[in-house]
Amino acid sequence: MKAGHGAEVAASTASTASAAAAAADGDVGAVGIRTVALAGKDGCGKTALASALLALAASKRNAKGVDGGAPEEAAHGMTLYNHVYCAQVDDHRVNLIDTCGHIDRLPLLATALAVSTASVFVTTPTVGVDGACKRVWERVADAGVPAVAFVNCFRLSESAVEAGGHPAGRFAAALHSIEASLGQLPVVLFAPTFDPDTGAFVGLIDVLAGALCRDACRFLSAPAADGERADGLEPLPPSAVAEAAAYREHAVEALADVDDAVMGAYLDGGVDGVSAAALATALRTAVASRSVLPVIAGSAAEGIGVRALDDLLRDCTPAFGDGAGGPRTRAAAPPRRATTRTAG
Ligand SMILES: Nc1nc2c(ncn2[C@@H]2O[C@H](COP(=O)(O)OP(=O)(O)OP(=O)(O)O)[C@@H](O)[C@H]2O)c(=O)[nH]1
Ligand SMILES: [Mg+2]
Repeated sequence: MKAGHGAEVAASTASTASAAAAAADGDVGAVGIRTVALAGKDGCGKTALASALLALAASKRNAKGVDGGAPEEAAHGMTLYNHVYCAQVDDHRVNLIDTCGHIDRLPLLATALAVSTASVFVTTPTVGVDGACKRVWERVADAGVPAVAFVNCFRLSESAVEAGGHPAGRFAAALHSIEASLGQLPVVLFAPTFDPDTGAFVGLIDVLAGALCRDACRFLSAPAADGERADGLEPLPPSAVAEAAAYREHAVEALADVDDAVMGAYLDGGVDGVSAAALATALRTAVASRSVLPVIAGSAAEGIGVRALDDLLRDCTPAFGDGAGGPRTRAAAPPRRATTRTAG
């Protein structure tokens, strides 16, 4: 694949060793290569998410997404082997490793993580973080890989108040579950917001931008000029203002704990005194040091939150050459001062 012009994507399955080779073959600048393992218990939506990320990269060319897998995978209805795909846009390449979620296949996850620069931990609000999720997370933590979380909310666009409770409550429960069961500090970057009366999904709150994202979810890149909204972003509906403010305050406090510039700006001017650029820099540092676990809500099958995740991976996780992808040791858990705060 030739790098540098337009959006190119190639999808292939290969051994995990091929992922490392693909990451090191040198046909894109080293700064632009990332290898990302999609990790999570079986059925959480990793393969669907890989497909969505590939579709996003390929959107200008309408290239295909994930392949059908091996016959035995189709027979079992699950991923049995690590599959490697390459999503390349301009000089930025993301090698995606769609791993196996079944607990018996955890050694394959470890193999994938060994060559990864980052991991996406996929979980669902319906299951929460159960024992199987914890075992998957332990592999991610043991590998010492920077991680982000994608809370895959099935049928998000169809959400409505039902016997199982308000959908906003299920997302909040998922956050508490991440903190309580994994000991990670979740920092929500994109949260679903719902109509307070009907429970219908309205869109994603872009927490750092303080805006509503209905369809295309942008993140960090190409910030809007003063007084303008970036494409795809709208003013928050009144029903989402308070929860957006609560998420933002929590994010700023968490990032202030790991970044002196954010702390200084926060002490001087409060939550609104911290610039988007300072938050973006702090977020990169926090992800690389695994001080926080950024959380994006979405739906893999519906493509919701996928652009935000793609931007987060490309903008905020280290690439090969940034000290990522080499031998790692498990770091001691960093000190934590902030606690999870959810709104709604
Ligand atoms: N409605 C809905 N269904 C989804 C979503 N994401 C995944 N699914 C479905 O959930 C099922 C499991 O998804 P997969 O992507 O195969 O899950 P996985 O994590 O790869 O599972 P393993 O390969 O067994 O580890 C499939 O039937 C998907 O179509 C979603 O966002 N919404
Ligand atoms: Mg799968």
